[in-house]
Amino acid sequence: MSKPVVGIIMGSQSDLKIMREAAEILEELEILFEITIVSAHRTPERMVSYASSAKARGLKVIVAGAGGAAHLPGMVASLTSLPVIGVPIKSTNSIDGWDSVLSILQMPGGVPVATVALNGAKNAGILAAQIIGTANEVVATKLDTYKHNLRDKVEAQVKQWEQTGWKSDLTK
Ligand code: RP5
Repeated sequence: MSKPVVGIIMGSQSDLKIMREAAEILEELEILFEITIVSAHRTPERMVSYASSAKARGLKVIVAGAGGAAHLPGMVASLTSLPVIGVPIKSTNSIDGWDSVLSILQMPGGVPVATVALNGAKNAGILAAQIIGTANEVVATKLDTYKHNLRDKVEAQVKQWEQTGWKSDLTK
């Protein structure tokens, strides 16, 4: 892997506080990515050129975050055959976050966007890594280790409750 394989885009600089979590997990998994701002409403020509050149530039998957009238993930999905993972963001112009979720989730037939939870940028990064991992054993092995660590953490907690009781956690 010598070139970015994941493209992380967001509608505004104000989305970065959420979208950084996608970048951070990809860094942890040592997957090369590019990250930038592309606004469906404020820079529509940039969105078209970003999405339509993404595959030729070597990207394998795009993670797109937006809030409010969150058209970026769906519009990008309409312009490329790469898988697009949408991150709905509870932004300053969101009513309660449902607007962002539904704008990204309720795509018409033929143009899917894999939508994660509200503010779920970390899971979007993990899902992007899983897509990369289907054709990259090194990445797949790192993801196995990541998931084993999640399991081990819960199992360690279970053991601790068995030894000290669940109430020992209430004081933390
Ligand atoms: C959306 O509008 C962006 O993705 C962002 O979540 C929201 C607010 O943008 P700013 O007004 O903070 O730039 O297009």
